[in-house]
Amino acid sequence: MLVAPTRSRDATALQRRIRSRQARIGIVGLGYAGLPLALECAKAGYSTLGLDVDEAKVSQINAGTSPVSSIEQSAIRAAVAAGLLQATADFRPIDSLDCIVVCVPTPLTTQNLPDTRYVEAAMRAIADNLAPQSLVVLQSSSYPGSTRELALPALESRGWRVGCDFYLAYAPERVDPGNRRYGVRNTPKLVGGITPTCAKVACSLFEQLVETVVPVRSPEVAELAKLVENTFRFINISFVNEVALLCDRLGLNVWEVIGAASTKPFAFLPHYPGPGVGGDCIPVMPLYLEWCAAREELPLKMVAAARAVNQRMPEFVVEKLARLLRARQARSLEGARVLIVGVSYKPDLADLRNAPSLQILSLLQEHGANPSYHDPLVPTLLVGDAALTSTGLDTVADYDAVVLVTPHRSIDYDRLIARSRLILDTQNALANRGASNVVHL
Ligand code: SAJ
Repeated sequence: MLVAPTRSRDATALQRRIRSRQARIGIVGLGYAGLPLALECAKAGYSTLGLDVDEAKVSQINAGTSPVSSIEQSAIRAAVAAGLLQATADFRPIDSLDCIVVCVPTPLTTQNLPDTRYVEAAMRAIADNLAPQSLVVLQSSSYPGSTRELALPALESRGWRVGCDFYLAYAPERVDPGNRRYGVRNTPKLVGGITPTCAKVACSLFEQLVETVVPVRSPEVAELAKLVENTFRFINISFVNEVALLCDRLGLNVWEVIGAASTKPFAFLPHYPGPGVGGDCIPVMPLYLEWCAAREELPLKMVAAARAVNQRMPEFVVEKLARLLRARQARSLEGARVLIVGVSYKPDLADLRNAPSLQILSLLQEHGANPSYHDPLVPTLLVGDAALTSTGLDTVADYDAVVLVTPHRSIDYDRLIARSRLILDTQNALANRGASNVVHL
């Protein structure tokens, strides 16, 4: 058991410990948002303790391997070898920490409502072990009021006062998995404290970790800003998906239309149609926003409409494929051999969270087709109860059609085009190659 250091008696002393790197930092939840933050803390010279209920993930990190596909093993190995990163499934050592950042999942329930059980469990575990004069930051994306409603009561349950005996803030993650340009350090960090002192302490932590800290008036401002960012993206994607449906009717190339609109140097931010919207943020957080508005008896119409459009895209892909098979091969989907290329929810990641490819595979099976898939990063997957294994591209000529769902950079597209009878390109990844057997969405 780590011995709790003697505690300073005020926020200034805690800020001093933070600035001098004496502070010990805990990251609760070592996923695609928590692990990059833990690595950033270690890189900044902090003794960092990763806490996760998943023992396998804890063992992987302590062994210097990466449990998250978008995070390099070398970064973890270096931090562990330097003695700056350690992982544990035991939450008792929280009593030896100065700062704890909670990065646990905030999914949806089966009724598509906010599921905050992991945040609540984390806050209970922290409350049970927290030492006085510690900083707790909620980072998980959630609805406005989550910090005040879910974290504060748990932490005050010991009779402590926020802003005096402990400090509490909200600072949302803005991780874009696989993004090689923006990471934790160079993505501005919103920080909203329950009290001004809480805000000061939280800002002093993130000032050591990121280039730009953006203090906001309250946790609610930061919580809502995060949902607005994601919902903005979700709605804009749905709009161009709807334009793609229209262009299909008009016989126009939606990518050319968006390219043309993008020449406007102001007031237009291009988004692109696709086979559907994956990941566990963009398709999820707009429903947190919708729920929050409904709680105020203000139904948000845009989110529901956007969701209906985005959820329609896998069906549209299958419908378009059926039309192409009829037109070009005079055959129906029934019995057709179809190869899905790229199944993860976005390129160059081995991540199937809400991946539209899974719905496309399932729809193809429902239409009596015989679907297989190829993804160099995803060796096996489940479609309903059926286990599929990634097939090689050497037999691609045997398929009636290929559907390019996720264009990983590692795939040899010249070879794929040369050996495929027909390719439905759902992401315009093969444009301008002049291949007559390639059709865009
Ligand atoms: N997509 C489209 N059209 C677009 C952009 C994306 O169909 O124009 C699809 C993608 O194919 C993918 C899904 O939407 O299936 C989500 O795409 P994403 O790039 O937003 O992927 P995420 O969820 O991994 O990362 C996002 C962050 N991405 C970017 O800002 C580019 C950001 O929105 C959030 O910081 C992050 O989720 C989060 O955790 O909230």
